[in-house]
Amino acid sequence: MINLNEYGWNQFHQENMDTIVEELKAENCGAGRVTLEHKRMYRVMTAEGEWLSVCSGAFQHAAYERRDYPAVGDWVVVERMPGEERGIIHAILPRTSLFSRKSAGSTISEQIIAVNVDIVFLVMSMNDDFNARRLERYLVAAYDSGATPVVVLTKKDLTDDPDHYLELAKAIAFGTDVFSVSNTTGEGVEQITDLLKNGKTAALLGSSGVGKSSLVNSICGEGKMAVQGIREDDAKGRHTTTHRELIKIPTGGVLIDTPGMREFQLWNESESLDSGFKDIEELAASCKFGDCRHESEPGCAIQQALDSGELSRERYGNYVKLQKELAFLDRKMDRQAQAAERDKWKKITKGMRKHPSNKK
Ligand SMILES: Nc1nc2c(ncn2[C@@H]2O[C@H](COP(=O)(O)OP(=O)(O)OP(=O)(O)O)[C@@H](O)[C@H]2O)c(=O)[nH]1
Ligand SMILES: [Mg+2]
Ligand SMILES: [Zn+2]
Repeated sequence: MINLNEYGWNQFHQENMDTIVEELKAENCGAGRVTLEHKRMYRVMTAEGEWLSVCSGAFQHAAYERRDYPAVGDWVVVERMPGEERGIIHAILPRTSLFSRKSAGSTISEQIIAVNVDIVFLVMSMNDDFNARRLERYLVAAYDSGATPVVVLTKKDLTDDPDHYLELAKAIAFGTDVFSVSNTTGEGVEQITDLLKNGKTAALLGSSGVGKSSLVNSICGEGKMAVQGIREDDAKGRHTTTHRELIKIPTGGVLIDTPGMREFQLWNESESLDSGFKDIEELAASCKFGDCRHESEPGCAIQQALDSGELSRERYGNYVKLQKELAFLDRKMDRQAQAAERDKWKKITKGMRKHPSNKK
């Protein structure tokens, strides 16, 4: 028997399972977690082993959009086909978190990045891949996904100045934890492993080539995931990992490795993050006054939505908090930029004073 607690099973999922089994009268069913997805076929880890599974006809009939189908990390109600290592999925248990992206106006092209994740590791390497703006975008998305973001900076062994990257990341990430690791020397890996104890699930997100699969290997032992061959000439990746995959780690907890995201793929203007605050921005756009502060102005769509309960006060509170933090960050970056500019000018003017031709 496999202990599903090690795969993240808990009281919350158990209660949902009990309810759904009762509703569906799904008597010969057990719970399982999707570890791999391949063209509408799923590997599902159950207490009795890993079964290759498909969705039942009734399930497919009721499914309408991408998120109605299972994704890696989902807990599903699965029935074993008699005498086989195969299963039929009858339902998805309610998700605790969802991180997805989707093309504007389309429900079909939604891509689910991670579900039922406690922690999102936002992975960047300490070289040319490091991009403050991208980190900020990742963070905004992660904050609203229901999972806790943690920044992981890789390839510490390749930089002379890890503090430079650490400070930058910390400035952008406000209160979020920032860790640095080297998959080559193993430095810092233990701190990451510690976060996963007690059956936590974490997903690794970041550009191709930053070392996500290497980190899985550092944690689980070499050879678990294929990683890129060494190439010294460019920092850009080539998409070694092609599938999302859920991996149980020996010391407890679960990791979801994902294919690297192409730069700005998530964030270019034709796309918006489904899990962002788009609803609030849309509401704000229909306020009577363009510069509405959503406090006591007449015709304020936000206040109306809050009063009617269409928009929860808590969610709006989170939005306001994030806006404040971003504004703070802008000012801070501005100050840093100004300080750098001042330094530059100081040096230049100093140099000018030193220059013999400027001596009176
Ligand atoms: N020096 C050094 N190299 C690293 C480190 N981590 C990863 N690498 C190398 O970086 C390359 C890419 O690593 P992968 O683990 O395949 O990257 P990935 O993020 O999984 O990439 P995709 O699967 O394409 O998204 C490999 O050649 C690794 O050996 C590190 O901490 N230090
Ligand atoms: Mg990989
Ligand atoms: Zn308003």
